[in-house]
Amino acid sequence: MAVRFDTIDDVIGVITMDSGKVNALSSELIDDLAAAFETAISSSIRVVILRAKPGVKIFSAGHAVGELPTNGRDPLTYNDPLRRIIRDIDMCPQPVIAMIEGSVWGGACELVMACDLVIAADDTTFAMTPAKLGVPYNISGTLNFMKVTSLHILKECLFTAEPILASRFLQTGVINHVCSREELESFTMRIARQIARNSPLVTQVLKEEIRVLANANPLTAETYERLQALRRDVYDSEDYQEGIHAFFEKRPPAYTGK
Ligand code: YXS
Repeated sequence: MAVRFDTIDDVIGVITMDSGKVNALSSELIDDLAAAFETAISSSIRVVILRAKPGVKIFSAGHAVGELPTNGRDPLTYNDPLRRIIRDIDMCPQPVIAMIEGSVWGGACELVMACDLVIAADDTTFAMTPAKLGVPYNISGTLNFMKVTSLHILKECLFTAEPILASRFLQTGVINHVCSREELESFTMRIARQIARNSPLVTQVLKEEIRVLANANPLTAETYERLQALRRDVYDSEDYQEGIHAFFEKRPPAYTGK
């Protein structure tokens, strides 16, 4: 199994990703993550902590690039594994704390930001990479980023695709806390225990209220379809193929805008 589920004092669940050097979000890893969340949801635990193996250099390298379709299909459809696990976290009744060390890439940034709190080690970086890879990120994914960042910060992250230091995200309110790797576990556990001492019923109803209200974004059918058509122009483009080929050929992509 690429994912472990442990419990602490019967009230805190810890989900640990451990899938090779880069924790690429493959359908297999995501299926194991989903199973771990199902176990957490059906248990008596009150808080979930999501982490990678202690000491990792890379928290997750994002969507498994080899699983991005190159046959004209939408790369991020509703049932894409990445989309499913992000909804699982969003719908998980218990608060989920992302305890992050190492670098976070692409769709893994959204996975982390879908959590209710984010606590990162001071050497953590976040790189939102759709523009670098040539992937037309999906509408709900972009909205999820908008819920946790200001538009200027989000546009800088998405348009540059550059790794952003955790301290910058702390300064701009995107994440909750930054601490040293040595303090990360004890700091996160303190917060988890505090949440676990409070009423789980109230915590869960507050989480669901916030989820529903944060998603209350009216969008006409025509607007939705127009955005989908814009995305299709991208994933049908030569640039989309170029992004994936360049990744596997280990060279910078040469985009032409076609
Ligand atoms: O060459 P081998 O076989 O050893 O494999 C290499 C990489 O190809 C592989 N690998 C990945 N495989 C699938 N999906 C990935 N996302 C992925 N990332 C890496 O892991 C082996 C070791 O990688 P290597 O040699 O580059 O290690 P490194 O330590 O020099 O660099 C680590 C990274 C993470 C900085 C580097 O691998 C990297 O930049 N990876 C791509 C990060 C990224 O752009 N992720 C976005 C994926 S697409 C996605 O999440 C969304 C769809 S979107 O782009 O829209 O946000």
